[in-house]
Amino acid sequence: MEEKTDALPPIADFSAWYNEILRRAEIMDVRYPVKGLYVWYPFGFAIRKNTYNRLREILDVDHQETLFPLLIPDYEFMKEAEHIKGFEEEVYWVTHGGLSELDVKLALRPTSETAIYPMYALWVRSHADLPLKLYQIVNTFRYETKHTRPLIRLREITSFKEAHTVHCTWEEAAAQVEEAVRLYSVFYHDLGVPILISRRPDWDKFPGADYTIAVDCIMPDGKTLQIGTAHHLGTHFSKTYNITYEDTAGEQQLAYQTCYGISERCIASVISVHGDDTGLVLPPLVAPVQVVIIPIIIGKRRDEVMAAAETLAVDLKALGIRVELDTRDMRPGAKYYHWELHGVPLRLEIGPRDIDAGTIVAVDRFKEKRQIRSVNEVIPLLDEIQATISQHAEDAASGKITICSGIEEIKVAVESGVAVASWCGDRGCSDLIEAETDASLLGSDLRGPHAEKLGGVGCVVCGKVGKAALIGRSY
Ligand code: 5CA
Ligand code: ZN
Repeated sequence: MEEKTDALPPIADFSAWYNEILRRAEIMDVRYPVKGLYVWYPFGFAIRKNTYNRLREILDVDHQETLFPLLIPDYEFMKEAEHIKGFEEEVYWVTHGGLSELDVKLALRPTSETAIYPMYALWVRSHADLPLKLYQIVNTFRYETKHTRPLIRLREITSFKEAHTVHCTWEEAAAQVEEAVRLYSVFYHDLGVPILISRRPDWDKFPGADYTIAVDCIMPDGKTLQIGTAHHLGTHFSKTYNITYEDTAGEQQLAYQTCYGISERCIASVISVHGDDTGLVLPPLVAPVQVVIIPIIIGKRRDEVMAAAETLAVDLKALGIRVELDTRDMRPGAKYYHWELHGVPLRLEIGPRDIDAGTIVAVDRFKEKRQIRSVNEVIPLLDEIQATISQHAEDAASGKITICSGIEEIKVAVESGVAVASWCGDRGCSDLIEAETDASLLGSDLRGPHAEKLGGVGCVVCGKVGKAALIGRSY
């Protein structure tokens, strides 16, 4: 489907690259006639399937999957004041059934607290029912007014994984928020996407939360993308939805809750963080095609080469590898281009000379060429490629993080990446940083090596005791 005549824009021109790669690598079709709604091509959907299989695997260890309705009655939606305020401008309402106006307006879920928690009130009876840890992967609707973008800012989020947990105490819920952050760290580690973990400022937390921990990645243009959040909900919702349990002394107690979510932004991050001027670079874990076999047909040994290529494909499939044998009647060079664009981690070439020598030519997505002698070398090779992809991403991310000790340094840093600087926690200082740098104070209590390197210096504005804050421009 891709056109070979005009080149892919360089990834340095990130916006243009992103739009083109979605089309050329057949991930999303943006031609659907409703703003903010996009269509998954089968190849994109296969990336989604592999990615979400991994996410499910991680959650299924101690969560249960569930499925709640899309429609929420207005009287349930309108119960928790902060939550209503946070979402009122983003909710789509169903007001009619056929020609008759509905007695009870129905909200299309923008997220499912108000669908799930009335049922939790019925399900949670005693301390023995807790902790309760459920999740669902569903579509949600948000009438976003900021610039919509495929996989990044959608009006129909098609792949919203939301987990909702219930606990006996505030501390247990806080520990679950940490556990959610750990699970997300494992998930993004597996995708090779480096993440920054920080606490959203109070004025930026989820509507109805005690606090929000966010996971961000840095895109090739230096802007950040929030690719996951975990919220401590305290008793905000259990009070309004009457989620109580009987404790060991027979007393009714309010339950403590958390929720944490990830959307198809996780796929946007994989595409963007790993991609290069040639196209997609997919970690083997999520690549729809992990190995492509290209038969090199010269002269009269065609049948022999085809047979060897087919045997190779069968052997690789038997090892559980997702393999594609490309027998199309095209120049090998055109095939290479096609599969590189689609991010295939490893290409195997087999021709008459290889058959004679008992070898196979293996070329990874970084065009590194080797000779292998057995299919058993392929899985270790894929593992190596997975590690190389992660390392490249790690290096690129590190290069975009600057530790700053003053406003002027922050100004420079956010032009091409993010700044880490000390902040005292006051709104006034944050407002000043944002006004001076034209960037956002994304989070405080930044974790990881960059925060440690900053040490115990004072707030960049007022000099008072401060902690590591993450400052940048975000999608
Ligand atoms: N109920 C909670 C957690 S399940 C919740 O809705 N949190 S959220 O609003 O922060 O959304 C969770 C994640 O979904 C965000 O961190 C972000 O990565 C992603 N997300 C939010 N809005 C959109 C959108 N319009 N398009 C794509 N992804 C989105
Ligand atoms: Zn300050």
